[in-house]
Amino acid sequence: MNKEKAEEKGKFISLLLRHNPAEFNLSIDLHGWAKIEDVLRICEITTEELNFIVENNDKKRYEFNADKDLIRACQGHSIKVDLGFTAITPPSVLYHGTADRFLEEILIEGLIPQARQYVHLSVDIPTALNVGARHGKVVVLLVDSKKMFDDGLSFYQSTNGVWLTEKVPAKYLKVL
Ligand code: HQG
Repeated sequence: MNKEKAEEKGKFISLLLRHNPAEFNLSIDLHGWAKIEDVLRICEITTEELNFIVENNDKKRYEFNADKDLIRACQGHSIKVDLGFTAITPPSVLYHGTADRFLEEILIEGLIPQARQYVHLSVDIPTALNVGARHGKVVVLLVDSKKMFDDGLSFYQSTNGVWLTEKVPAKYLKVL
């Protein structure tokens, strides 16, 4: 499988596992797992091709269970799933990249998850710049995660390293 096809199929798998399994009659359990055989059938790919997509995915978006008969996305869902995250202590600061047109609203109501289950936060500025640039002219916000944590707000980290939280009230944000 070439890189282009792997990317194209990878995007489709993201849609399937995170956003719209119902449209393709894919069953997903409460923890986000789908049967590999179902995903292979719907995506019209082989086991080897799926392994290639999972291993070479730029953000390591997907994971297999230990028995390797199930697959799920590590984060980023808009459908409601319980990925079994445990709340952990975050780094003292985190970053969020967004588009400048969202800034005014964000500085009033804070960061909210929009279509996804969580607000996604990045560990460094380059990552935040990439995330934000997907939406337009990028702006990076500094998140005072230490203060949030001290104030009792919870943080989780997905298996592929993205920091997640339910919301970030505006008082913890600073425009860089
Ligand atoms: C913005 C990608 C107005 C928020 C990335 C963002 C990430 C507000 C957009 C992952 C707002 C939602 C997630 C408010 C937040 N008013 N706009 N109050 N609060 N927003 O795509 O963080 O490639 O759902 O700033 O790498 O951009 O999918 O979130 O701009 O990890 O694996 O609303 O998606 O990963 O956009 O990206 P998104 P995101 P994948």
